[in-house]
Amino acid sequence: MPKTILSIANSAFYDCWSLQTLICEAENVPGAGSRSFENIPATATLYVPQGSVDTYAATTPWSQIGQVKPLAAAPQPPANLKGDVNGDDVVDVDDLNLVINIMVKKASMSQWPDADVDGNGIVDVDDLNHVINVIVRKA
Ligand SMILES: [Ca+2]
Ligand SMILES: [Ca+2]
Repeated sequence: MPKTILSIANSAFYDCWSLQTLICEAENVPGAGSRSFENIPATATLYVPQGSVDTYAATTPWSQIGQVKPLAAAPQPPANLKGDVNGDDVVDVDDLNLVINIMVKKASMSQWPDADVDGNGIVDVDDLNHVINVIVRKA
């Protein structure tokens, strides 16, 4: 949830059994319906700006969330997404095309170092397969 969020829908997270991590960057606690966090796992953790931890923990219904921790403790997404050759944070057919272009020498590996997905120094069919697998798994 972004900094600018003012409120969330009444049952936004109602019955989200597998919800584990909630990140809210808003310093002022957004309005939320009383049932917003009903039936989420007790292990769910809400990450909010450092100075707002106590406020969230004391404000219903946010206080229903098992744990409230500062943003700094939030799990970071992997800095380098494997197979994201062009660095746009998604692995898709554009990345696949880049790997192919490097394999057929239409593009250079020095320009796209992440095309060497398995890091063995060459861009070949193994790297191609890896990118395909990431895309297929996502689909
Ligand atoms: Ca990409
Ligand atoms: Ca490789």
